Amino acid sequence: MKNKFIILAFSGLLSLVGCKKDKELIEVTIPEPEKIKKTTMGNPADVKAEDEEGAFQMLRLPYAYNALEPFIDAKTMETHYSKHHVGYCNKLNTAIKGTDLESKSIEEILKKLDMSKSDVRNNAGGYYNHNFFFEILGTNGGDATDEVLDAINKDFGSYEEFKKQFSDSATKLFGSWWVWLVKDKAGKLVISTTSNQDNPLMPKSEIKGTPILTLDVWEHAYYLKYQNKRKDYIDAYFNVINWKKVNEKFKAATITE
Ligand code: MN3
Repeated sequence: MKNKFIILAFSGLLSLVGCKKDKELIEVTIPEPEKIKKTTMGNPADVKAEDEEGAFQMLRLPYAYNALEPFIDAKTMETHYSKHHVGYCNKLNTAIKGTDLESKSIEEILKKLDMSKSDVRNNAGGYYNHNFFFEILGTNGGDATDEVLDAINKDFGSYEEFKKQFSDSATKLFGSWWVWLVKDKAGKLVISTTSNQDNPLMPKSEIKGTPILTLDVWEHAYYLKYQNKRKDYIDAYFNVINWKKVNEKFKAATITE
């Protein structure tokens, strides 16, 4: 905003004084186009739930919108977080307003979900899934490490084999889905896919368990940068997984009913 004001003031002055003081006017510093562009990118910290008293609020994005470039571009991150994600948060608050769900955690809501109530199902799912997705991304990407790597080696044979299976699952999907790495009832790591905003916590999930990793394969998660090249987005994703966070989730995951 400030930069724009400087330019407008300059133009106005120029039209008032004509050409007499051109030399003085040239002294005014006009921001470089690159700097103007940067100021137009929003700040994730400014994204708030519409209802500030609502049961669910936006979790702070743990990095800047451009932090995951070149793998996930800033515009996609901004749109995803400040338009799509906040939309799920707002609609979830509306859907549960005045019900006993307002006092429950998001996990409790999902585990005991009435699957016929699509407004709660879609928006509680969207809220949880996106919080999860943004949390396990980060700039310190690389291959899996620590305890979760040991478990991946044990259950998939190798990290490369896990990566191949996860990537294949994401590539062959048709429509809007999520791919998950889940610690199942037996404590084994398995890959699962869920459509729309469903997730492995919900009743009737194909594989129930505790998610430790996820990938959003809705088109809004990649289309601005990758268009129809979903496989390129999936490959890029493996460069921005915060395995330290995934390992924390793996260690904290309890075996669920
Ligand atoms: Mn999404």
